[in-house]
Amino acid sequence: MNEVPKQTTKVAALAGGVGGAKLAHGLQMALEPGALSVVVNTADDMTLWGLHISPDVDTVMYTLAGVANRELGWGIEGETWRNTEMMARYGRDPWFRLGDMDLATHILRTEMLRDGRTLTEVTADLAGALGVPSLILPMCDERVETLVSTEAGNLPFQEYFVQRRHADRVIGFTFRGIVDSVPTPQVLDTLEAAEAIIFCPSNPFVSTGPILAVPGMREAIEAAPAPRVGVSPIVGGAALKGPAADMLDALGHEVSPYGVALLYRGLLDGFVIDREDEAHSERIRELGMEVLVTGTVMKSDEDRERLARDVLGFALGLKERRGA
Ligand code: FO1
Repeated sequence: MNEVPKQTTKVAALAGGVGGAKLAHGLQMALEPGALSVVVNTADDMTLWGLHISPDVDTVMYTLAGVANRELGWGIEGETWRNTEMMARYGRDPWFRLGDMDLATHILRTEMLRDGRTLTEVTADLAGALGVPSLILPMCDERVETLVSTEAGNLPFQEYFVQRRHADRVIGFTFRGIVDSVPTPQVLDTLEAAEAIIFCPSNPFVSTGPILAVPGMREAIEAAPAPRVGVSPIVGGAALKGPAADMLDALGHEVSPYGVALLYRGLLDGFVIDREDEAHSERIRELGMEVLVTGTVMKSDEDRERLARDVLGFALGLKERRGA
């Protein structure tokens, strides 16, 4: 793929965890250094052992830095777990494991935040040190916390997701603190300057959901001149990773790319679906979106870059539709 020239197009991508990070990585490979900004969900941040953990920011950061643990889908490649073992010796339940190298990220983030720096500044500092050639932008600098309403009660996101292995049937979500949050100036600038806005294949409820729920974010995306394109996180009736399919089902939505497209109705100009789901194309077009059918499953770096190029080509082809 090296012979294909890199694009200088400015791109803003909205992302949550693993699926979002993979496409962001593809976009980074396809674009000139500095052309990509990734707006990342921070509503599954948590405090553990007194440290500020930002799981989605870190998944994106490690992936774009080329140090992600591909086996686990989170954390750092070649990680060791001595700290977790010691926590267990102290009798603490290490249900949320912080690797020894990963711990350095959380210690420094917590220290810099305590020194009065914003999450945006801290993230730029950490990502810069890891050599990430893209901007990683937390959706806001205020603390927002996803609570998942289930039959077992309102669960903090990581308790629902990791501790209870997303086994509880979901009734709804609350983003605690969201009403007091605002998109950062960096996010607003990025959206305004973007030539394409890409909604990565992330969970529409707990990844892109909180990003869009930041007051003013949806309006900023709607006001942006760039074409807006989403990539389905559902392929063939299942989520590639995580509980997106179960959540769609539990909340009464169709478990298909159409079900996801319906959630983004009015916001997206185009939607990218897998070849396996081609039969849904016409119904999605009826929602007022153009449709691109291509291979969306990203198993290798080549898959990531090829999908990114397909998505970019599709988005730029929609420019006229947006009058951009
Ligand atoms: N996911 C797990 O399934 N188990 C863990 O112990 C775990 C620890 C962890 C530590 C740091 C980090 O940045 C992420 C971590 N994750 C873990 C992943 C993470 O909780 C989820 O993948 C995302 O929040 C979902 O987007």
